[in-house]
Amino acid sequence: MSVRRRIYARPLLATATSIAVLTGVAASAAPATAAPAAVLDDTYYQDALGKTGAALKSSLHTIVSDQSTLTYAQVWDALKATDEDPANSSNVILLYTGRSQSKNENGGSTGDWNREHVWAKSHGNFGTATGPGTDIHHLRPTDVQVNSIRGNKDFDEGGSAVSGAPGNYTDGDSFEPRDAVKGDVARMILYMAVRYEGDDAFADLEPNDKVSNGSAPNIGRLSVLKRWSQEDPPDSFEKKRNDVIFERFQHNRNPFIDHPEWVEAIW
Ligand SMILES: [Ca+2]
Ligand SMILES: [Ca+2]
Ligand SMILES: [Ca+2]
Repeated sequence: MSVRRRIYARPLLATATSIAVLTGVAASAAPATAAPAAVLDDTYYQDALGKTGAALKSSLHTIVSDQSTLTYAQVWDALKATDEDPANSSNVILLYTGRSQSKNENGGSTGDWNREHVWAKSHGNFGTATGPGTDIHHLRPTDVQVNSIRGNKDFDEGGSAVSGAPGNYTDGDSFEPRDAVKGDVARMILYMAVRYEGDDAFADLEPNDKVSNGSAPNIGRLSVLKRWSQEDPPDSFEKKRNDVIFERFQHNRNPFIDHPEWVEAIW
């Protein structure tokens, strides 16, 4: 991929081109290059800087709500880009197992990978209509069977080892992902809470400190997610994923990958 593709309409805010101009990097250079944090602060996050608590959350909601959207069918190809194995461009990395698997082995059969809603879509009943159910900031390739085991459980620590997914644990009411993606899971959940505030056709999604939330528009446990975010800070894979979503697909960012300290600033 030597040329950045423009697949979907682009909003006006902090385009890759404007960042390229600010940084002196040619817009036709390598795809999905990370914009320096200082540049994002001066452009994309300008209105959020210096805020905390509800004011910060409100500002971030406005910023990240300026986005392009995908259909559920388009999510397949998007995940092949966002979750590409850095060591093998034919493969994606699966979230819970960490397995590198052919992009083409997607579907619903045993051993395939499919589209996991990290914010379980029954929590708020948003389904797979364009909206939260197709927001690739929280959609990840997962093993079909592991996805089924996670189901719509809340996140918490404890339980028995998950078959075929080393480092993951589950019991009757919660799921614990492997250490390497604990922070990723936390930041995806908290992005959803900021992005979806009930001012569109969908429920106001919010974390709480419970498990067994069922179909309520909540996911727990917040205290555990906050700890996971600190224990597993953003790595290069997670940051690149955020850049690819911003530059090629939705044109919005997960603020908690760029500014992990904003987790504590809001919650
Ligand atoms: Ca539990
Ligand atoms: Ca991680
Ligand atoms: Ca919310």
